[in-house]
Formats: sequence, C-alpha cells, structure tokens
Amino acid sequence: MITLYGYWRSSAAYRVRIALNLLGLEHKHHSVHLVQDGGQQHHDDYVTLNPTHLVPTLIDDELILSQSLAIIEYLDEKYGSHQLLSSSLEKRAQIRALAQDIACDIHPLNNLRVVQHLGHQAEFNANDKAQWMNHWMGVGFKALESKLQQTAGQFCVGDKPTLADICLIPQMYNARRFSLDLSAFPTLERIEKNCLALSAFDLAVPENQADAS
Ligand SMILES: N[C@@H](CCC(=O)N[C@@H](CS)C(=O)NCC(=O)O)C(=O)O
Repeated sequence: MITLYGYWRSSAAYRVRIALNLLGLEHKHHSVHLVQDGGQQHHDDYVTLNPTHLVPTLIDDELILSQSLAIIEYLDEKYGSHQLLSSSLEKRAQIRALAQDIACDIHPLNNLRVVQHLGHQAEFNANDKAQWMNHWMGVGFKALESKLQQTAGQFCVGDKPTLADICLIPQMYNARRFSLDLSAFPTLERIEKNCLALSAFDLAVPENQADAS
C-alpha cells in the first residue's frame, strides 16, 4: 500500500496527489499539519521519516521517499511506464526543465519556512510577505510564459499532461491564493483550464482534500 504524508495546501504534496491520480494509484493519505502544534513537520515522529522537515513523504512497501519530483518519477517508472514524461528524449528534457523552473526556482523562495524567517529576521508583515511571494512568482511565470511558446499544445509540452503540468497547477493555485495578476500569462491560464478539466487534477485540488480547513 502506498501512503502519502502531505498537507492539503502543500504544493509539493499537491504535485504528488495529481501524479497518483493520473496513474490511477490507490493510496492512503496521512495529514501533516504545517502550522498547527508548531508545525507537525517538525515533530520527532515525522522527522524520523523525513529529516528535511518538509512534506511530502511517500511510503511504498519498504521504501521511504522524499522530494516530490523524485517521488513522481519513481511512481511513473514503477507503475506508469513513463507516461508522465515522454518517449522522446528531447521532450523529456524540456518537461524536466519546465518542472525544475517551478520546483527549483520559484517554489523554494515562497516556501513557508522562508517566509516565516523573513517575518522573524526582517520583520516582514503580511503585506511584505505577499509582495515577496508575488515578486518571485511573477519573475518565474514571465520566463515560463515565454518558454511555453516553444513547447505547449493543450498542455505544457504537447497535448498530454506531464510532470511539467503537475508542477504548474499547484503553483497557479498559490498565485491565485496570493492574488498575483495573471493577465500577462495567457498560456499558463489556458493550460491551467485544460488541466483542471481533468478529474485527476480536480480531485487533487487542496479544497477537495479531507484535511482542508
Ligand atoms: N523540494 C521539496 C519541497 C518540499 C516543500 O517545500 N514542502 C513544503 C510544503 S509545499 C513544506 O513542507 N514546508 C514546511 C515548512 O516550510 O516548514 C519537494 O519537492 O518535495
């Protein structure tokens, strides 16, 4: 049995939920509340599983795995025969590059612990924090909108959803949560609409999770 330790609003866990749904994999969900009780990601029982103090963590039989992109590629290779990437070497590289634009260059700057640290060390208030988030999402989205002109069909690369879309949709959710003006990113919005029309993406939306509050 596969168990996913995640949190409804975690975009990295949201990525894994979409992948599990696209691959049609049954799984149990274990909620790790990132704010309550000082952040359950810092509790000893969770840190034993995942010393990074971050969600998600996936358990599949004896394997305990962190890092959403590694988890998704593992699931795809074990259960999905590379359907979340591409049979084309060049397209696989493009998909991974887009996924990393989001997962390595946008998301970490907006992570909860970074923004909490800005509050403690630099006295950022809620408005400063929202501006910080939107600044880095805006920089990243500008690059994505441009890159997608070369690769997009109905989805980020061609006409089927891939790892790139799996990373894009949670980041779009965050952008909407922090009211980023998306008018300069019509391709991102078009792809978002196409993805959310699929049940695998819709079922993974944060508000549709059992631990949503
Ligand atoms: N690179 C990691 C990032 C994981 C990550 O940043 N998770 C966030 C939620 S989206 C988290 O657990 N944050 C808790 C914190 O900042 O204290 C991945 O892709 O899995």
